[in-house]
Amino acid sequence: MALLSFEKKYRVRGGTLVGGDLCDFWVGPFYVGFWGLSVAFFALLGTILIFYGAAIGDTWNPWLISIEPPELEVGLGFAPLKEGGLWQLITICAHGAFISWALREVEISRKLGMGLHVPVAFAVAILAYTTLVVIRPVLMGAWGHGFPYGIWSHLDWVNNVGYAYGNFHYNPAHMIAVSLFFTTTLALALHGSLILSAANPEKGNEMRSPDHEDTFFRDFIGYSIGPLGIHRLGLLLALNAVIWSAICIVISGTVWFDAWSEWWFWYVDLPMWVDIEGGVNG
Ligand code: 07D
Ligand code: 07D
Ligand code: U10
Repeated sequence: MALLSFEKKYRVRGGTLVGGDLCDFWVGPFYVGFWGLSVAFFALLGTILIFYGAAIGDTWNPWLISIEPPELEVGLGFAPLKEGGLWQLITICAHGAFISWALREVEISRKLGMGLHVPVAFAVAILAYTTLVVIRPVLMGAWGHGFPYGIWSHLDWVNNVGYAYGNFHYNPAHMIAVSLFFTTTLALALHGSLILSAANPEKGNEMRSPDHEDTFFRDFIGYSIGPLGIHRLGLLLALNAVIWSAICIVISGTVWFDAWSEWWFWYVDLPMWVDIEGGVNG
């Protein structure tokens, strides 16, 4: 990819967290930095380990390749390479690569004098992954509670864990997370369509201003959140969707063990119904 004409102006020294000027360079379009080398190391090693796992497994079908976590009996110990140890090493490599990727974002943000919103947002995605493969397994006492690394097999894991708690749709934090995901796409569709309608008029027509965008929503629903506000809202919705996802899974098997439908009996069990005739408790 050729260097864009304006890019040179922004290829400035500094902003690095580690390594000073040593790794402060670009390869083609990519800024490298210490964390770029660290990404390359962990991503390459992790990928090699997945290929090794596939080679000693029974299929090369990319949909079916799966690196399984250790058996539950292993608890929180180290497992032999072929019995979950690979999964453990790959989990370490994945964390190494994801965290390095976030820190490379930090270095680029610092170079450009920008806020750290992008790395913070990615850190929330990493947190969800860590919740699934480290935090929840540690709380439950076995690495075997992590999900397997395979395209089909990780879907089976979601299915099985979902049904292990009856119907996962009854998990109240899952409901909040799902609603937040839906709201995020609604917000993006509203924002994308509004911007295109104002900024990309038919040939010959004049572009409309942010004032027009504001006015559209004031006319339409009586309120406009504004051009900066919609981006804040989008980020807030998206991060909360993932945070509530992490909450919905980390409470399953640690503080709640039954079917999730049972949880709703707190309502029936409220003291105010106790003496009601014909009621569940009456
Ligand atoms: C579009 C950005 C690009 C990223 C892509 C993913 C790999 C994996 C590795 C064979 C939006 C690249 C994929 C590097 C190849 C090996 C070993 C992001 C975009 C294109 N899932 N999931 C997918 C991951 C979990 C679930 C697809 C990763 C949880 C369901 C892809 C993780 C649960 C469905 C994938 C992860 C879960 C999927 C498309 C990590 C709950 C689908 C992803 C690291 C969160 C869908 C066959 C996508 C599908 C799908 C990757 C975790 C549920 C293979 C890397 C355990 C229900 N997941 N997933 O577009 O078609 O993301 O599956 O946590 O239906 Mg998954
Ligand atoms: C974990 C991904 C992190 C990714 C990272 C980056 C690379 C590099 C390289 C492309 C969190 C990886 C990068 C590898 C790639 C290149 C070059 C994101 C992660 C760090 N559910 N459910 C959720 C819905 C049901 C169940 C979350 C809907 C059933 C379980 C979300 C429905 C049962 C779990 C969600 C539905 C069930 C979930 C997922 C509908 C199954 C989880 C989003 C309409 C029978 C998971 C933290 C997420 C969770 C989760 C949505 C149905 C079970 C809210 C819409 C009833 C067991 N479900 N679900 O978390 O909370 O993303 O994970 O039916 O564990 Mg559910
Ligand atoms: C937004 C926006 C806005 C814009 C925007 C955007 C949000 C207001 C102004 C941005 C949005 C888009 C462009 C839209 C599309 C984006 C998506 C749908 C999101 C999903 C994105 C993808 C699926 C693309 C993913 C591609 C990636 C991550 C690039 C892959 C690159 C690499 C692997 C290189 C990474 C660089 C590193 C590691 C630094 C070091 C680099 C080197 C050392 C280079 C040499 C490499 C090696 C020697 C080996 C490296 C090996 C690795 C990494 C392992 C790989 C393993 C293999 C097996 C190959 O709001 O406006 O507009 O545009």
